[in-house]
Parts: sequence; C-alpha cells; structure tokens
Amino acid sequence: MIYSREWETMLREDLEQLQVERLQMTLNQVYRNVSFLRNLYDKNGVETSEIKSLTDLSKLPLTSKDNLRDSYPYEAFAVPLRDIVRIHSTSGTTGNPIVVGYTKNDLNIWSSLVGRVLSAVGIDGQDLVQIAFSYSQSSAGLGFHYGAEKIGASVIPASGEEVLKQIQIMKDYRTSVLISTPGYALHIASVLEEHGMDPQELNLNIGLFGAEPWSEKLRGEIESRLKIKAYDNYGLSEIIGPGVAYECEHRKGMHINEDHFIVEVIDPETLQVLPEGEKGELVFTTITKQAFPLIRYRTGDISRIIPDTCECGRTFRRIERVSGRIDDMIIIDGNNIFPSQIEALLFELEGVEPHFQIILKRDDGLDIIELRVEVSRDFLAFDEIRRVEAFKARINQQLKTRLGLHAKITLTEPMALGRTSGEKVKRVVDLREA
Ligand code: DLL
Repeated sequence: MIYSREWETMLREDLEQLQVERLQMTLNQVYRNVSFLRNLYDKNGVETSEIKSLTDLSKLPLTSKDNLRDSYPYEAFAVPLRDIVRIHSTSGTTGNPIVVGYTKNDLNIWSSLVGRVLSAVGIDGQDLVQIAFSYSQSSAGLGFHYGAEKIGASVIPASGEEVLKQIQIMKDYRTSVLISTPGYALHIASVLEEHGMDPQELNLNIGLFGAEPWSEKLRGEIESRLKIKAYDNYGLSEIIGPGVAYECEHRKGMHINEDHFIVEVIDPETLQVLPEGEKGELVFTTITKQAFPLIRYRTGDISRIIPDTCECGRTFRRIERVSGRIDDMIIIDGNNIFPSQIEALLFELEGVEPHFQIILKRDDGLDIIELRVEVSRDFLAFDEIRRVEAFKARINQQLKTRLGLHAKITLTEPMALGRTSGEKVKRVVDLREA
C-alpha cells in the first residue's frame, strides 16, 4: 500500500522542516547546473544560500513557460543526458515545446506519487485500471501506467482505441477504474446511451479524471450517467505530470504532495504571494526532482489553498479544483470572463451538451466572440429553423444578462469540437493575433 501514514500525515512542522532541507539541496543543485536559473539569480542579486525558510522563498524570482521554451531542448536539465532515462514534452502549439527529462530516481518518485493518487480513492491491487489517456509525448498515459503498476493493479493501456472499442474492453475485461479526461468520460456515457447500453452492464466503479477543468455539476452528471464515483486529480508535465495533487475519499479539494512540491498562490497582476485561502495563480517549486527541477514556476492555473485540515487525517494542504487558466481569461469590453462561467450558464440550458469552444476574432478593430456549442443529435435533426434560432437567442440572452456578452452562436453536432481519447478540448481559440 503506497498510502503511507508516515508521509501523508506528518506533523506540519516536521513537513515544513523537510521542505526547507529539500529546498536548500535543490537550490544548490540548480545554481550549479541550470544556467538560466543561475543567470536569473545573479541578475537579480539573490544568493540561494540566503533562502533559509519557506517565507524566504518569495525572495527568489518567479519562472515561467517562456524560460523553459527558451531553454529548448535540454538547457533546463540539471543532469547530463546520460542520466536521463525518459523524455516527455508539451505539445508546443505556441512556440517551442517544453522538454521534460526524468532520471531513474525521478521515475521512481513519480510512480509512487501517482500510486498515492490512486490509493487515496481506494484503487488497489484488485482493480482493473483502463487508461484512456495518450501514451505519446504527453505525461498522462505513462504517468498513470507506472503508478497503477506500482500499486499492483492490472493495467489496460487502452489509449488510442476508438470509443466503441474502449467500451467493449471495459465490458469484456471487467474494467473497474477508468482514467481519462472528464470530457472523454462524458463522451463514453453518451455513446453508451446512443447504443442503448446500460452502464450497469459494466463493472466500472471509479473514474479518476483530470488534465482539464471540470465542475461539480459535470462530476454529478458523469456519476449518474456512468453509475460510478468520480474523482479529480491535478498535475502538469513541467512539474512532473499527474501526481501533483489529488482528492481523497472526502472530495473536498486536492491534497498536494507537499513532501515533493512547495505550493504558493500569487496575484497574477502584482506577482505578490497571497494569504492562504485567497484565489490566484498556483506557483510550484519541486524539491526532490533531479533532472528537471523548477523553482517558483508559474503554472497559469487558477485555484486557492483551502485553509483548514481535511477529515481524512492527511496533513498535506489542499487546493480547490482548478477553475481555469489565467491565459483563458477573456477581456471583452472591460469584463473579465472565464470559460467556466460560460460552462455554468450552458449547463442550465436544456439540450446543450456541456461542450463548447470560444473563438475570438477581430473584425475592423472590433473583437468578436463566436461561441460554438455542441447540442444533441435529436436537437439538430429537428429541422425547424425558427426553433433553432429561438434557442440561440435564449443562449445569447443569458450571456447578455449574466455576463454582459454578445456572441455569435454556432450549434454543432456532438463531438464536432474534437475529443478523442487522451485529448483535451481547447476552450478558447484566439485568432486575434493571427
Ligand atoms: O495534464 C497532467 C495530468 C494528466 C494531470 C492527467 C492529471 C490527469 P499537461 O498536459 O502538462 O499535464 O497539462 C497541464 O492541464 O496546467 C492545467 O491547466 C490542466 N489540468 C491538469 N489537471 C487538471 C485538473 C497534464 N484536475 C495543465 N483540473 C495544467 C483542471 C487541470 N485543470
């Protein structure tokens, strides 16, 4: 059993002491071996030896995706290539991809941390775990694969199979756990329904979902349509992959693996650290990674630290579910709008699948928003134009009164916005700079 009381329930003061010691070791290592960080510290006149407590951490400059893109491919590695045993990378849709290396020890730690994620929701050696995440350059598929093997579960690497095959495997192999994006789980539910299949015919009990923002409402919908318990977990490739934060059985926020990562929440405008409990941008420092250590790394993800302790007895602090990314925030007519607000509004309208995409364009200097929304096939089959137009007007009226937005609405078929196994849906497509 990977869930070890010893680590996850450490006294806070012991944990913080451990964090400081590990932080100092990491800082030593990066100053010697990572040139962009050494240059950054020298330029800002900070000595890593001055960092003697967790509050001192804020004396160090923040780092960002740009630093890592500029280090393409291997400049940010802290060990020679001969010590690297695995390389993952981000998709690199904007600029160079970020290339993440792992030593043997890093992989060991990573699989234990993912093992914790699985154990925390009751997954164990008895389970058949079907992984629908991509196994390619993304960290998700292999991250869960090794974590699930570590706890002795039977792993079915089903990534890349089309949805009917996934369902067939689920049924025939008696899969008990599905690991995927929440969007893909919902897609599986729709396909089951379309084929008149009852989820009770499956042996599925648990869904472990992450890699994209989702809401409590969506959790409820997935649970009732697939007849499972659904859990959230969070991570990012730069920090390690999945295995950064995870829900326990109480599902009141995600515990951070604080013996390996230090979390801060900053105001993305002023860049100052916010008091515990306030919402802002998550910033992580890795304190045990050898190949790719990151110090005060801005994730772009929005959340907050939940101030009190959890009933489960873990002393690792929790973050609230990630509601979106800073760069997904749309500023239109002086309004700051997040895709999660649009999601909440669409959820309340009948006939709409909670899948949508926001396209931003510029016409004659004016910003134009197009909202593409997937609707059920039945709805589109109904070819009465007046009804469709009335429906679009209803969406627009809600957007106007609740968010002050005016958008062009396009209704599409289910799956038109893409959502193959392992793929994340891109919520905002900004064509304005193009
Ligand atoms: O998505 C790692 C992962 C895979 C985590 C599977 C959990 C499950 P990346 O592809 O590097 O890594 O994308 C990281 O995805 O910065 C967030 O914006 C978003 N994200 C990840 N988990 C969640 C979540 C993996 N539970 C980026 N809720 C992050 C909301 C999430 N957003």
